[in-house]
Amino acid sequence: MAPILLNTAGTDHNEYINHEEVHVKNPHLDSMEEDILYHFNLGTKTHNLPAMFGDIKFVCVGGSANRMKSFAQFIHKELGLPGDSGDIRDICAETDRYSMYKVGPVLSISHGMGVPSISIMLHELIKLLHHARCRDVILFRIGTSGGVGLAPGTVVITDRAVDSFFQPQFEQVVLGKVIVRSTELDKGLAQELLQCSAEIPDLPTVIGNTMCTHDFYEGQGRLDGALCSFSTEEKLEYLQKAYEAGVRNIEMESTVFAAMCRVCGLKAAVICVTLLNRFEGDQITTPHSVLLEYQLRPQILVSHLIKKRLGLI
Ligand code: R2B
Ligand code: URA
Repeated sequence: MAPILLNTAGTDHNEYINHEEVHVKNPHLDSMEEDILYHFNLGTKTHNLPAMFGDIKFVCVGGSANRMKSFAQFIHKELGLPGDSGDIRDICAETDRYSMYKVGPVLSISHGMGVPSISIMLHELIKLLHHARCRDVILFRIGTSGGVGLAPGTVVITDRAVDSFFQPQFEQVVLGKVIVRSTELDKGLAQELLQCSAEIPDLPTVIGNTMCTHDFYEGQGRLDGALCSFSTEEKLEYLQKAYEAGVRNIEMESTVFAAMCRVCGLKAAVICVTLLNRFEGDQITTPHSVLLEYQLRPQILVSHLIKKRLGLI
């Protein structure tokens, strides 16, 4: 069956990007008396969402709950906010699906691993921002990835989020039909991040395409999973083709993140550090302490941009 094309590249993307408000694209929501954001344990009747979240301007999402907690503590210090950063509480503490921390105008949320996990989180996050009547919100995904032809520790700002066929699109099956959405991200925001990286010492950064897969092992051409259906030569040939298509890193959430933000008028960027060079291996052998330092790099970059935008530097 031919896929249904929705908002694909070629349409005027300004129609979708740079709106002030957060647009939910669902006519059914208007007729609902109450909206329960189940995985956050929040709701429109049980919580005053505009009072709790109305001042949010920056949302940072990342896979791990611990990492997003340390990001919240880090940004609290960076913004020089009053109080003890150790006291920041998890707004979603009563669920164990996602963690959420609010630090002034910054919201830090974990999304778990893979497209289904981040997609559920994004549905509820975008509705939350809408119910809270937030304006001019920017979303950042800060994460980890496998590098393609880059030294480990390099930060990749995503130019285009592409699928496993190197296409800048996200496909989803809806009511038994394949729906295709564009994954175009905000080019100005990517350039702004690159400029910020140049202002920070020892933060090797590039702009490149990011390939999003639905698996960490075979799906990313790894030879070290429980199953493997291809040879070393076939793996290297695929990675070489990815490199030639402009792919510089591989992760597991960028396409749906880009697609959903675009449809809902949210400016968004993906910033992932590379943990290894996939031309050199599959296993992550770098010492834990070095990995921890690498994982700080996207946080440092996004924090710099936030501080600049808030006029703090
Ligand atoms: C990067 O790292 C995770 C897999 O280890 C996955 O969530 C991703 O995108
Ligand atoms: N995350 C991924 O998805 N792939 C890697 O190789 C490393 C981190």
